Amino acid sequence: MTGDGRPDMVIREADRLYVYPHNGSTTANPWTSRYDTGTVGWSNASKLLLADVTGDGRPDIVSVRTDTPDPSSLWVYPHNGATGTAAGWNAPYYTGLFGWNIANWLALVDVTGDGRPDMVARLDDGGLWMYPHNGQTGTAASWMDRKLAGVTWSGATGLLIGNVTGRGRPDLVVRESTGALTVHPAGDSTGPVPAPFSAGTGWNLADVMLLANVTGSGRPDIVVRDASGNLWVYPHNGSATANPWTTRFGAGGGWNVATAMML
Ligand SMILES: [Ca+2]
Ligand SMILES: [Ca+2]
Repeated sequence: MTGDGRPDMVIREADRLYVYPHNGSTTANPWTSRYDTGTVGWSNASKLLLADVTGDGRPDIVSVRTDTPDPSSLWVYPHNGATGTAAGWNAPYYTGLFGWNIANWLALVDVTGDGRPDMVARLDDGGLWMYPHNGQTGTAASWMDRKLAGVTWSGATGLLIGNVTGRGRPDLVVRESTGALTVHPAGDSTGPVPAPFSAGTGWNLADVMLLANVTGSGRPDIVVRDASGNLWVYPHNGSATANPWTTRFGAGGGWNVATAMML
């Protein structure tokens, strides 16, 4: 976000967006101070996502807006290219796509392997769909058509997607209502799909779960906000066949001011 290659925490509080620059720590709270990105109107978003959509290497915001031109419109807010506390998003474009209120979960991750983030959506019937990035840069970047990616996820109370097993593929992490977490490795063209494996229980403590490479190990860590507003980082321990998130460290309290959190 601020240009140093480490994931900064971006939160929505009321109508504004705040950035907590990563302070470099990999064993204690990495997000200890913040700045206001200076724009308003963010409470119009029903969903907010962070990924480099435009292809310049800087993370853009994708918003499902409830106000204009349709109550489920997909907008992209390109990163302004600035570094440090001048980094922000202030010149959005409308993708021309609407109807995104049929999705109860959205993620942006490169599924197709072209380096561009594809939209993955779970619809209300539990079906998982993938909308490939069209490969364009700048304000032509978008997601035009879709492919069915799976139909068994209606019971999940949480979904995360990322390169958990280190094969460079978008593995799916599913939380069931029991609090059990399971990693479902993604398929690829090189051989059989690895078997799913448990990533422990007790994950119902989370009212927000994020997946991001916080500690710089190259594997995605889980970040959890609990019901008290405390934030926890579970560093990836390197395992590709058993629970990779077995220990944690605290990342401060008071995070329940956030109505959206992005990494
Ligand atoms: Ca960008
Ligand atoms: Ca892609």
